[in-house]
Amino acid sequence: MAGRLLIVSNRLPVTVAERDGGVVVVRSSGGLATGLRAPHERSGGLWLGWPGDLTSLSSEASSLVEERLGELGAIPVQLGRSEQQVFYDNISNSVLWPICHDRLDHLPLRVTGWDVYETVNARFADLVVEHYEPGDTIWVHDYQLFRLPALLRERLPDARIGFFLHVPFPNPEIFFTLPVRRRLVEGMLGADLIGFHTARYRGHFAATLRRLFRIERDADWAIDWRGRRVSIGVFPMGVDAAGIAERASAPAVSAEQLAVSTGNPRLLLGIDRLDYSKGIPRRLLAFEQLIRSRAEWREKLRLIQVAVPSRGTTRAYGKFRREVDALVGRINGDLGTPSWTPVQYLYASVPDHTLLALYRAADVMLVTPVRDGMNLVAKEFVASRVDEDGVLVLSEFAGAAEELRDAVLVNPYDVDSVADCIHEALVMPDPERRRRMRALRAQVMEHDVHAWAEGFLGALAAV
Ligand code: GDG
Repeated sequence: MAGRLLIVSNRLPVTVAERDGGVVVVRSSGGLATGLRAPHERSGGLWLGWPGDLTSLSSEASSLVEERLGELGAIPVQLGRSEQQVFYDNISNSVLWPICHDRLDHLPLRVTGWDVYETVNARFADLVVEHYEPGDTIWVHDYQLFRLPALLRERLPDARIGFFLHVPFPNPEIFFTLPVRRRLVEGMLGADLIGFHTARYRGHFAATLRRLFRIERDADWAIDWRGRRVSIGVFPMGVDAAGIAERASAPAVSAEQLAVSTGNPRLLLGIDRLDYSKGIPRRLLAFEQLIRSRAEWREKLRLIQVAVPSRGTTRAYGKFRREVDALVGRINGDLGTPSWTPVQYLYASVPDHTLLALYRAADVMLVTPVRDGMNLVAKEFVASRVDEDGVLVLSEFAGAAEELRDAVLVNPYDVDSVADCIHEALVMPDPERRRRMRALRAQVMEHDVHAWAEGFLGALAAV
């Protein structure tokens, strides 16, 4: 890649926080930020996105934040509160997210706000155009910005533009329920390269193109679109596997791991954003079924479920939280004893070292989403297991299942069978457990996030 890399995502990979009366801007350590840091810094590039709600900051604090963002190569998109609410809560979280996760039952009865979705995408386009220099490569991320590639193409006909979708692309039967289905796909087709996590999502997209425009892709998975070629690729995202393995081996993490596991019953672990796509209620029911059906696990097994607060301003998430709270309370109330709390439920984000200690302490990691684009937690668990031990129970509806064939694959809708599979995972003979974990580790270490970023950018440079 010759020029700079301009990355565009809904959120900037930073958190602005007030501390000791002042403000600080902290770089976030999320998967995308880690994976793109090297190509971003190497190219002296920019990252454009929303920095979070800064409307309550004084003008002095705001200029400090801008200065600090500038040092990090981050360009903030300014969005008003109501604009943000319609664009982010009402359309992105309440319509596009459920559609991409096959949840038509979560759609509001009436949807308004597509005009604001368009306006906000256009605002992103203005900012990109303002900073673009010939030779730059633009990489747009995710469903909040479906319209952006086409809006950029109108104004920068010769720019090299890539688009990557982090969530599933649904089956056309589901996608077609969107009144703006055509405009969204036209938006994506402004890119030169469109990337998905799995071959299945790419297949859904190709079927959608066929039905909307009667276009067939060629043998190289490219189409001719308004005088340009658009390539459609599969790029399964990975994690910073070597970095995670190194941090998971730190003495402080080992000490914390011991504190979690010593003297306690065996440990099942779930770590998710509190989102209805992650399969938490059925996972809890499977755990309950296991305890009820196999008395040997009473007081001998516990589940730590970390549910990270997410999208608190979107209505469906408040309701979902109350459902999960009630289910955890019911299960603990029914099964618990004075010396045993079956489910330890944390509604919180835990620090990185605690996350790693939990991964290392778990006997069995439960990743059982009902639908998930990829799921990086599954891969982080594997990367952290430098002891080559532990079992991953993984939903076949997570994108990660297409690669992690040595996990115990389950259908999360089949609660009884998930319960049986957890039991099998707990009693799995030592050699098989280690054989599976070694195979998983080889996969995760080789196909890491750096290979993912290079793979996508290499393909974009070649089109
Ligand atoms: C979307 C797609 C796709 C979670 N809890 C804590 C914490 N985390 C970190 C994990 C992991 C990340 O958050 C979650 O990533 P996932 O991939 O599991 O899920 P989504 O947030 O839904 O991400 C997904 C992804 O985009 C990438 O394309 O895989 O399918 O839905 O990195 O470690 N980190 C810390 N404390 C926590 O409590 N420190």
